[in-house]
Amino acid sequence: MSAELISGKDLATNIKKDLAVEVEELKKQGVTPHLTVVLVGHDPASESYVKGKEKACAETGMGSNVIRLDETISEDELIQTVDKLNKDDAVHGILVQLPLPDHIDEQKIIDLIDPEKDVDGFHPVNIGRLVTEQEGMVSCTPLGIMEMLDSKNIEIQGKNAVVVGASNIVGKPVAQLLLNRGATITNCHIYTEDLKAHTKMADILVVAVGKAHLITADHVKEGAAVIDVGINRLEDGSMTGDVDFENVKEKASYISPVPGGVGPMTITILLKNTIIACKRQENVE
Ligand code: BQF
Repeated sequence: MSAELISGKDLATNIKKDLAVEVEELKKQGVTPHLTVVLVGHDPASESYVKGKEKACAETGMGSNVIRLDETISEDELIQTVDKLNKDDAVHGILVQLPLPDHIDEQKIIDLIDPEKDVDGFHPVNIGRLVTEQEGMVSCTPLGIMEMLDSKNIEIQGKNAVVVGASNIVGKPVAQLLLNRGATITNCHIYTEDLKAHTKMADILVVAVGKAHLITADHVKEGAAVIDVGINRLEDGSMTGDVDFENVKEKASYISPVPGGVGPMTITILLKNTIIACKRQENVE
């Protein structure tokens, strides 16, 4: 049996149609959701991600702009930039593209973003709200993964969910979201001694490590739902995930591809978060 594909790309296209309608409605009320992206330096991957975000905003009728800052900018100058955006009523969402250059303290910058404008959901206040199940901004990739599971009505409550990777950006928040939905969660990481022993128990397996083909058919329980968050560049410039797709798809019941899986959903949730932030700030429905 071959697994059913969870196409993040197709799901993202559908959601963006609904978002475009919502933006149109907001515009009739005189409000246009606006995202500002801050890009420091010229990392090629970051450049391409930012381009994708601008394009998605435009497609949905939202406003966006990119503030480009030189690699050598001081931490203080970046702080000033974020501070100005916090105070700018025309800006509903602020996204500082990561990673930042080594001489800038990333967490210090994240901590400075107004939590109500923190469309990436990385601010400690929003992390706290996620953990305590209060309304806030939830980070884009984890929320995108949940929407992918929901799009196939994959049961979460009571199921074993195993997350491989414990980053602040993906692993930890997606484990938290799965816990909030009633899954029994296991979060594996670099010190996990017997990875396979854990992953084989997973009804839902989310992999966000950054190691090409780390997860083979041997790691996967028959009938599992497998979500691949990995983005690994091959020598020919192509993209591959953390999951050995060709072999795992014969064992799983659902599997997400790379490219065209989680990535497009991350961008779509960013749009959704910006619209939510806009509505809260403008007090409109
Ligand atoms: C696709 C990101 C690591 C570090 C910083 C579509 C994206 C990726 C893949 C994308 C990512 C990864 C983004 C695909 C944004 C996801 O078709 O498979 C879109 O643009 N992403 C980012 O902004 O910063 C990162 C990964």
